[in-house]
Amino acid sequence: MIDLRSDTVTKPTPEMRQAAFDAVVGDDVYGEDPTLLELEELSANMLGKEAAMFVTSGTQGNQIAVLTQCVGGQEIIVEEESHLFFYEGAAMSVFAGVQPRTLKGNRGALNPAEVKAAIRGEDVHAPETGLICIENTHNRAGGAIIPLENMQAIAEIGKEYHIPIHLDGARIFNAAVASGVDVKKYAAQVDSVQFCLSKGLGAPVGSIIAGTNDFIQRARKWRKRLGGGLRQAGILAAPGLISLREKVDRLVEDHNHAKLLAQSINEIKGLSIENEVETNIVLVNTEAAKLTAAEFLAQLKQEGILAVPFGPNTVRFVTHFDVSRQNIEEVVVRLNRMMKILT
Ligand code: TLP
Repeated sequence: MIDLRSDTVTKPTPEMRQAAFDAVVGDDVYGEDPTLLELEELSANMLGKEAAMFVTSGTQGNQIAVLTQCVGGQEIIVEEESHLFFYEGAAMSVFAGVQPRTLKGNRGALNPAEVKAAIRGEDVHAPETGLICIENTHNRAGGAIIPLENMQAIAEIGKEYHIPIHLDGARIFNAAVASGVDVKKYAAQVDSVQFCLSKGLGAPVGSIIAGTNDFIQRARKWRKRLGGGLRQAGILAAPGLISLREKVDRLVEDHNHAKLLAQSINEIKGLSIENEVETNIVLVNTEAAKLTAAEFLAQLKQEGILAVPFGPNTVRFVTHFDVSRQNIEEVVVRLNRMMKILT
């Protein structure tokens, strides 16, 4: 099986497994796990933030950011296909008691003028805007990079109205590597950042949230309330250190593989590419072949390839470090064979 469902499917490398085995550990709820502290310090330094905290997942990190920065009854401005709105089980409403105010983005990027117009203040009828969220890269927009200028424009609005900004940067290192913009510059536009160690960076578990010392101190309490206070978590942090030290620059390989895959698929009759491939996500449209995403995926599985549905006629392929160039070439051969029979 060639598994292109997500960059979450990568298996930890032998070095990561060894590092987990060798990790010096302590009780992190007492702040005594040296390996975890090292990971948090490195993360904060790489992002240019005062402090960082390990969390179990991207979803937990995003929700802790919401809980820390908002109070119940507020409204959060989010892109209508953002992970926070689309894929987190309405967690912001369930846990933080806030409601989403969705805006349609352009390739995932919020329009600053629309953000400004959507802000609500003191009015007996209205929920106040408590947070603005940006997702970079934007998953459902096909791994689209949110331009730095767009983030800067939203940061200005945040400052003007005293509204914090959270970055769901699950794949912010993909954005940085592909655009050449220092990850610190993206992080400087926002009050809190979440990024995933367990996606393209290949660690088995975990994400990081970062911000000011005060933000992280309050976030630690929310993590504990949610049952996310971990004990000898250095075992999880050790692979994460390898991710940050050794797996960032190689993301360019995943991006090249995604571009190669997209170019090759575009030449196959019945299939077309929906997104401009900037990072590691390829969205394939199956409509011209008169196939639904489910029908296409069932056939694809027969050929030993896994991907996920992203719409009635849209399928998502994600490249990652367990997929080689040779694997991509093999996917193209099998897809050509399959589509010849089906069209
Ligand atoms: N994304 C997963 C699925 O949940 C869709 C994937 O396979 O892409 N923010 C963004 C932008 C994400 O893409 C994801 C995961 C998360 C947050 C949540 O991370 P986890 O899965 O660690 O909770």
